[in-house]
Amino acid sequence: MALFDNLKKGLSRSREALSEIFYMGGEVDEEFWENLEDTLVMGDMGAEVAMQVTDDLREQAARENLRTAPQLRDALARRLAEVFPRAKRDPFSSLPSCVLFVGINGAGKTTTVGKLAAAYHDLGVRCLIGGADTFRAAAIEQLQVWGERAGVEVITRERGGDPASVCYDVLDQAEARGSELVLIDTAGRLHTSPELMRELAKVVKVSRKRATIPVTVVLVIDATTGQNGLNQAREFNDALDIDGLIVTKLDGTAKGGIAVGIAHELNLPIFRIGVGEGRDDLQTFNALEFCRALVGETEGMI
Ligand SMILES: Nc1nc2c(ncn2[C@@H]2O[C@H](COP(=O)(O)OP(=O)(O)OP(=O)(O)O)[C@@H](O)[C@H]2O)c(=O)[nH]1
Ligand SMILES: [Mg+2]
Repeated sequence: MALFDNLKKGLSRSREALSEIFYMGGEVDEEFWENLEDTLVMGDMGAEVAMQVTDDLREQAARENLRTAPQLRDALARRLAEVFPRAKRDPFSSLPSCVLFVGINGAGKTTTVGKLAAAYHDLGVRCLIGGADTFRAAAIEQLQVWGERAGVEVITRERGGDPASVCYDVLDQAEARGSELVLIDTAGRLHTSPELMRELAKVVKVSRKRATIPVTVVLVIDATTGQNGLNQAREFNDALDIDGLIVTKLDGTAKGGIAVGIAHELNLPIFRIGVGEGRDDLQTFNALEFCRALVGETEGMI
C-alpha cells in the first residue's frame, strides 16, 4: 500500500466529521463557516487554530471565488499545513545523532525506537539502542525483542539501575563503536509527577553532557489521548525543553487533529508519525500530506 493510502486509511475516522460538512448539500454560507469552525474545534485542533484557519479560509474563498468542495478542501488542507512548524534538522537522518524518547506510559516509545532501529539498520546506518527504562523488567525484554527484530544491539542495565548511568554507558559504547544513530528509550512517566520529571531532566542533562554528537529529545504522544496529549506536551516541554514530537496511534483514532493543536501550541516539529504496531508502521511526517488525509479529497460539490 502506498504511504499516502496508508495514512489516509489511518486517519479515516478523524476525517469523517470534516467530510460531512462538505456534503451539506447547500451553499457556502454563514452556516457552512460556522460548521467548519465547530468541526475543527471538535477535531481537537484547539479553538485558536480553528478560528484563525476558518477566518483565513473564508477570506481566501471570497478572494479567489472558491465554491466547490474540492477547491475548499484543498485550500483547507493547505492552510492547516501552514500551522505546522518545519523541522530545522531531522535527528534520524542528520547523522551522527543521539535521540532520547520520552513520554507518558504506553505512548509508544519502545515501539517507535524499535521501528526506527529496524528502518535505519535496513538503510545501512550503524545504529545502537539504549535501554534507559530500567523501571520494569518487561521493558528491557520488550526492547531486546525489538533489537533482535531490527538486528540492532541493545545496551542496558539490570532492573532498578540508574537510567542516567545507562545513557552514559550507551554514549560511551556508541563512541567506541562509531555508532551513527543512537536511540535511547526511557521509562514512561506521568507528566504530573515532579519526582519522575526531575529524574528525566537528569537523564537529559547527563546525556547532553556526555555526548560528543547532537542530542535530541523527542516527546512521543499517543494521538488517542486527545486534549490530554496537549497537557502532557506542555509539561514535558517545560521540564525538558523538547526538540520535537512523534505522534503515534494515528491509525484508527478520531483525534488525529490533536497533531495540529500540539504542533501549533508548542511550536514543535513532528518528526515521524506512528500508524500501526508493526515495524513498517512509522512514517516521515509531511504536513500537507497529513492535512490532505485529514481533510479528505473526494470529489463532489457543496
Ligand atoms: N495502533 C498502534 N499501536 C501502537 C502504535 N505505537 C505503539 N503502539 C502500541 O501501543 C502499546 C504501547 O507501546 P509501547 O511502545 O510499549 O509504549 P511505551 O511508551 O514504551 O510504554 P511504557 O514503556 O510503558 O511507558 C503497544 O501495544 C504498541 O504495540 C501505533 O502507531 N499504532
Ligand atoms: Mg516502553
